[in-house]
Amino acid sequence: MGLSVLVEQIQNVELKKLLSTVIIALLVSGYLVVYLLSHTPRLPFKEELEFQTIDGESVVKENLPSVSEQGDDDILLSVVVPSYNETKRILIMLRDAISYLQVRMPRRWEIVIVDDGSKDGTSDYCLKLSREVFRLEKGQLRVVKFTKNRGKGGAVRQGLLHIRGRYGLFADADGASKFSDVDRLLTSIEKLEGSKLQAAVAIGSRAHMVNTDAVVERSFIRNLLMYGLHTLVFVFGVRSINDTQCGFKLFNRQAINAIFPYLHTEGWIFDVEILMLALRKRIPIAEVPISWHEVDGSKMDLARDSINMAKDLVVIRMAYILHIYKDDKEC
Ligand SMILES: Nc1nc2c(ncn2[C@@H]2O[C@H](COP(=O)(O)OP(=O)(O)OP(=O)(O)O)[C@@H](O)[C@H]2O)c(=O)[nH]1
Ligand SMILES: [Mg+2]
Repeated sequence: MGLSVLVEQIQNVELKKLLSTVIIALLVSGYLVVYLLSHTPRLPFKEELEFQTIDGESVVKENLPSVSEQGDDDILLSVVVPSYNETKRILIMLRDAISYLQVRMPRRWEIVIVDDGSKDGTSDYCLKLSREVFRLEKGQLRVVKFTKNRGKGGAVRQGLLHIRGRYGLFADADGASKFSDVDRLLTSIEKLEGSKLQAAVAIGSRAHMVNTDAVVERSFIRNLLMYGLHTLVFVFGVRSINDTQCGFKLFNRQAINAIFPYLHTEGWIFDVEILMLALRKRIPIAEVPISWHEVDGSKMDLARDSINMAKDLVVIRMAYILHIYKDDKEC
């Protein structure tokens, strides 16, 4: 008698365990589905987008050039700068970039600032700099402005989809990378393109600096989170790239067309999805060592953004495995 009660209790315990596992699995997958659905990006509506040239002249969205059309042969390089409240940092970056561009490829470049809903007047500040400090010609610096903040991935996507040049570089506004290193990226991408001009990507890399002062000087907690994220990227993201996060990446028009219309992620981990898409589409990627230095005023909230990046990374991988995200369906 006692034995049968014991067996019944064990079965009850097993049943309870099974039930709670099923409930947890249902809750997690329900959350995942809701999250994925709300995670699907869209391009900004016309009223969310303001587009200005150096004259401060406002133009509607239809007037933005599209990277899917024939580019402007006169422009070799378009530089996209995702910017969020950057009035304190962007001058140094722009000075470094413009002084290089004016010497290395006179009149064959453009800069596209994507102001991601800044509250500090970043757009007007950049337009003023281009007029009064750099004395640029009309159209050499354009500002695309979102009324609401979307995230760095959303801003880079928007900028690169509307460039006129043959190559599109996105570069952080903090000037942490040395702009002239774009020479190395251009040399590498030209090699990958070959004579058929196939899609190709060249990305700046700080992997060679892992044990140098620039990294060692960062706080313990920051380095710990960075290594944790690297491990997660290795497990869920991409294995063949050492530094996925560097804000200095170059694409040719073919690669932009093959990658950016399919990019889902608007947050910080978008770099990993870009590389995942490039690898899935067998687009060659060159990882090129560049100079880099720490710049104050980071917009990252260490704890919150690290958790979101980890979550987004798992979501992206799961979404591709479950065919919720597709690399042949534009978002
Ligand atoms: N579009 C957009 N860009 C952002 C946002 N936050 C930061 N950025 C831009 O992303 C670039 C890099 O930002 P940082 O704050 O330097 O972050 P990080 O370089 O990834 O990280 P650190 O290593 O801490 O400097 C800059 O050009 C920022 O203006 C945002 O919410 N939206
Ligand atoms: Mg930075």
